[in-house]
Amino acid sequence: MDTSVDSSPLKRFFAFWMGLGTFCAFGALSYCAYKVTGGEDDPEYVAASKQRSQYREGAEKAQEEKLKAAPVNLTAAVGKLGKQRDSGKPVPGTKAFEEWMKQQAAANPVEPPETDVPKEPKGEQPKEKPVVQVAIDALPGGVMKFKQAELSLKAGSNVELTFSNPDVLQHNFLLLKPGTKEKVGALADAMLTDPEAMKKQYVPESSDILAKTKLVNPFGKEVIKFTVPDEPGDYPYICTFPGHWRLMFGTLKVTK
Ligand SMILES: [Cu+2]
Repeated sequence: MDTSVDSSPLKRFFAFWMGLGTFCAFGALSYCAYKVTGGEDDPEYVAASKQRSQYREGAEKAQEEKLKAAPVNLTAAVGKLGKQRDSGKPVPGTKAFEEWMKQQAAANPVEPPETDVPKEPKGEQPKEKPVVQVAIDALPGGVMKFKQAELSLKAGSNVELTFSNPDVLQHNFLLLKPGTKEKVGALADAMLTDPEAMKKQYVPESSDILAKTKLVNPFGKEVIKFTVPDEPGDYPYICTFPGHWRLMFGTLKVTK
């Protein structure tokens, strides 16, 4: 490519006028654009600008009026803050706080929560009687008999009775009031027709029954607690499975 300067006068003259023409054309285009868009004299722009400044001035004036109408009472505001700060509560972690906590605790005593632990009764307590362990067994082999035909216990003693059943039949143990064996036995027999007899463990409803076990299954046992009556005498005990009582009975001799 030949980069040397063209020195032809005609060509140089032509290039000069081309350049000048381009410059003038740009200038004319810029002027036209300025005129078409309205430039600084755009009435819409001017109106919007005026509106904005008016609004700002109005808002400022309103704020000023408001402040004039209700001046802030600085003294009262500071006083309020001071009250909040000085509520009388000492700062936690200080000795004063500990003292204050003690005072609060003394002023508002908290009831201890109720527990299941029974409260110790006040006053003198009669000494608990020792519990007498008593064993009573059914005889095995389906003979429907108690192994112990007779027992002897002191009146008023506390008893823990273990009734064991090594038999193939179900049995129970009922302690009765003196002279009520036949009466309760008849009630037991009557339970044969009671559809709920099983549910009742073959124990008839009677006030003559002083102590009782459930119907104990073969090879089972049950422990019951009761107090021996205060009245000395012969207290019968029977099994109330229907029919058993005629053979399966014994006598508790209550002594003084
Ligand atoms: Cu029985």
